Formats: sequence, C-alpha cells, structure tokens
Amino acid sequence: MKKLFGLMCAVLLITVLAACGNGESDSSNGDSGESASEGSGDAKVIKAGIGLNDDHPQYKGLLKFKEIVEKETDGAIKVETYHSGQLGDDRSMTEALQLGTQEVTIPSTAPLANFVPEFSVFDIPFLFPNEEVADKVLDGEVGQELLGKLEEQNLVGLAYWENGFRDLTNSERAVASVEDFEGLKIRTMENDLHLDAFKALGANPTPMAFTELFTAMQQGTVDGQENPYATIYLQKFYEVQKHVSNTHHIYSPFVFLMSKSFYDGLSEDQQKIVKDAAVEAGKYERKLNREANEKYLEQLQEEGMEYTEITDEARQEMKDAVAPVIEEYKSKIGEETVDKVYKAIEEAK
Ligand code: KDG
Repeated sequence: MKKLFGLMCAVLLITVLAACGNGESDSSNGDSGESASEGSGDAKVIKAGIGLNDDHPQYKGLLKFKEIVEKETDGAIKVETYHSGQLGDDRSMTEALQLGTQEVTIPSTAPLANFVPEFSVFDIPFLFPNEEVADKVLDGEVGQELLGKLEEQNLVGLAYWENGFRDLTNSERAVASVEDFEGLKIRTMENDLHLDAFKALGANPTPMAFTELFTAMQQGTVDGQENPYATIYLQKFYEVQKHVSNTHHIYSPFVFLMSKSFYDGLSEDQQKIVKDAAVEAGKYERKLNREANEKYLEQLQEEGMEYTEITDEARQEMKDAVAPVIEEYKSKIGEETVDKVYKAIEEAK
C-alpha cells in the first residue's frame, strides 16, 4: 500500500514538472529570446506580429520599437516580436487586437479599410506622387484624424510606417500597357477598391491574405501579384515570378496598431513611451525601406527577372481605365475624407 502511494506521488510530481516545462517553451516563440513568463517578473508583455519576414525593413523597425520601449520603461514593458505571419495574417491579427489576445500588429491600410472604410482613401490608384508628399499627408492633420477613427474599432493607431509604391509581377508576360493585363490572374490584398481597379484594367483579380501568396504563385493559382520591390526581393518572389513592371499604381502605408484595451491599461507615461517609440521606429523603418526599394529592382534582374518600364503614356492609359472606379468609390469612402486628402496632397506638393 505504502509502495503504491509512493509511486502515485512520483507520477504526480513528474506530471507537474512536465506541465511547468511546457508552459515556458510555448511562450518563447517570439524572437525576443525571452518568454512572457521567463525573467519578465511583473512586466507587461506586448506580443507584436507582422506578415513580412525578418529580412524586411518592417521587422527591423519592429526591433527598433522593442529596443526603445524596453529601454525607456526600464523593462516594465517587454516586446515579443513575431514575423512571417507566425501569429496570423493582417486581418486575423487586427481582430486579435480587438479581442485583446495580441497587442501590436502593423498591417497595410488596405485590409484595415474592412474595419474603418475611410482608410480606403489610400487605395485610390495613383494618389500620391512621391514618398515625401505621402509622409506630409499621413503625419499631418487628415492622416492623424483617420488614425483617431480606429478607436471606435477598439484599436489605437500610433503611427504610419511605409510599405511603399506597389509594382506588378507575373509569370506569364511582360506588362507594358493596359492591354497586357487582359485575363491575368492577379492576387490583390483583401480590399474591394483594389479588386475593382484590377478588374477595370482587364485583369482577373483574386483577394488573398499575404500568408497564402507565395504558395498560390508557386502552384499557379495566381499568375501574379503586386508589392513594393523590397517585398518582392526579400520574400524571394523572383523564384516563382518572371516579369516585373514599375506600375507604381498605389502607395501603401502601414499603420502601427495597438490593442485599445492594452493601451488603456498603460500609465500615461507608458502611453507616451509606446507612442513616441512607434513614431521613432517608423522614421527608421521608412529610411530603411526607401534604401531597400532603390536597390532591389536591380537585384531582381540579377536573379533573372525581366523588367518592363511603364511609359508615361501607358501609365496615363492605366489612370484613365481606373478613373470610373475612383468616381464610384468616392461616396463609399466618404466625400469629405477624399476631398481632405486631395487638398492635403495639393498643399504638400
Ligand atoms: O506585415 C504586413 C504584410 O502582412 C502585408 O501588409 C504585406 O503589402 C502586403 C500585402 O501584399 O499583403
């Protein structure tokens, strides 16, 4: 009887120890190198996830955010960083922020328009002439006003970062003019304006999460996609895509998002630290991203991609083809927001 009791105690002890061990390794997936439970004491933990990989300027910016926040709060806030969609795609991570099960994500504004329709103003093709004008508009009054609208969705928009001007790639043919879009199966972000703009160009678009894109191109479910050169290069899309054209059809901003319930639980000092850190890390990310976009077109060609230059005339034809779609969407986005953004662009030029 005594022996049996001893054996039961030993089994119980082993089970308890194994359970503790599991808890630690489960929570140490992040690249922070330190798990939420391990060594962080009473620290608040920010789980921050993005869709792009750890070579991308977006991830480098996120590491900068982590460095600033952990230093400025003396370790009272820890940041765990996750890349490559380890925590989900733009939409599901944004929903996790709303639920309070994740604290930070940095989606493109395009999928965010499913939460706050006014964000679709940045999906108007050929809206921004260059990055400098985009910075002024986004960091200025109308850009900040749009960030404020996120609160109704239980989200806090701390800053704009940069994804950049989007360019077309595909595995079928060189795209030099509107006619070349005919029938091409193009993956778009999950956004109605993008979808309708590509239909107007004659393509056959499919909305899809970024996390599914590489496989879809590899398996031929889609012929092509559109993203900035940095993403095309760093995500190795050249392995499954042959042609690249400088369509530059949309400038994609990123929004640095925080869960509102987490943000509201921070002290005022901590709120200021995370806000300033998101802005500071964003400046760093924009700089890295611009350097990356400048050099990667050449490297894409070195990897074997064929580059097609879009002439001014061809770009004008593309603008004409999507003009009715823009007209249609003005009321869906909200005339007031569209007018404010157009005005801010004129002033910034
Ligand atoms: O981390 C951001 C990415 O998830 C995504 O926004 C990238 O531009 C993108 C796309 O095409 O989905």
